[in-house]
Amino acid sequence: MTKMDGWSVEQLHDGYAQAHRMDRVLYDSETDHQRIVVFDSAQFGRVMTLDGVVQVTERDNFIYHEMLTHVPMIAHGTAKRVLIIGGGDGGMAREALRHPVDQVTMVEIDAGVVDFCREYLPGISDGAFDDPRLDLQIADGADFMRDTDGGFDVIIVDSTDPVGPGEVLFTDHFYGHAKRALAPGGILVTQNGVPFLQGDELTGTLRAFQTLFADTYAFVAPVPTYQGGFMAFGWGTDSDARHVDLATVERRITQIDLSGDYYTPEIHKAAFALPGYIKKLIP
Ligand code: AG3
Repeated sequence: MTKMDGWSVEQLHDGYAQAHRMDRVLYDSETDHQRIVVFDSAQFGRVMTLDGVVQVTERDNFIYHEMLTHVPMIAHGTAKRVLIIGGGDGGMAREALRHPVDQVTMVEIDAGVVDFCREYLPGISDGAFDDPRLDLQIADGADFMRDTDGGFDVIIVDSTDPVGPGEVLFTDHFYGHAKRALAPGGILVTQNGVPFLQGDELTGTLRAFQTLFADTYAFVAPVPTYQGGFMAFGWGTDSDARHVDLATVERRITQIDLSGDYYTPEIHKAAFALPGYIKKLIP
C-alpha cells in the first residue's frame, strides 16, 4: 500500500488496513520477541502495537478485558485461582483482580511488554502489577501450561493473533494442556480474532475444544480497534456455566460490586447470542 508517513498502518488482514495517525511516538523498539511501538492517537488515546498490529488502546481496551474476565468468572461463580496467558499490558489482570480471587497467575513471554506498558501505559494495568495476589511469571505460556500442576478455575488466553510468538497458543497440544490445568468445573476462554475476517481461527479453536470439553461455544463483543465487527472468544468447559440465569449473574455482580463500562448482566447473557455468520463457523 502507499506509504503513510506519520501513521501506524496495520495490515493484519490481506488487502485491508487500519491506520492511526501517530501524534507522538513514545517508544519504538525491538525486543527479543517482537517490535513494540507506543504512540498517542487522536481517537484512541495511547496505543500499543506489536509487530504493527494494535494490541491495546487506552480508549477501547475496557471492552476486550472486561469480557474475557467477567464472563467466565461470573459464570463460574467462585473462581479463586485464575491463569492469564499473555496479557503483558496488565489489562486482563486489572479486571480479574476486581474479583475476590486468591491468586491471579499471569504468564507473559516478553518482559519488554510488561516493562514498556508499566512505563507508558500505566492506566491499563492500573496497579495490578503491585497487587500481592498477582503472580507474574515471565515465561513461555505453552511451556508453562505443559508443566503446571494446574488447579485453575478460569484460564484466559490473551494472545496475539496466530502469527509470530502467539502461534503456539492456538495448537491442539496447548489446548489439551490447558484442559488438564483446569480445576473441576473450570472454564477456558480464548481470544479468537474477528470472525468476519479471520473465521478459520474460531473454527480451528472450537474444533480442538470439542475433543476436550462437554460444552464448547463462543461469545462476542465488538472492539473498535480489532476492526471488522464482532470479536469472538472461545468457551470450553465441562460445566453448564454458560447457562447461568440472568438473576444469578445479577446477584453475583452485585455481591462483588462490579460495575463494567461494557459488561453488564444483560451483556453477559447476550454475548452468547451469535449472529448466523459466526454460528456457522462453529464446527
Ligand atoms: N490481544 C489480542 C489482540 C488481537 C488483535 N487481533 C485482531 N485485531 N484481530 C490483545 C492484548 C490485550 N491485553
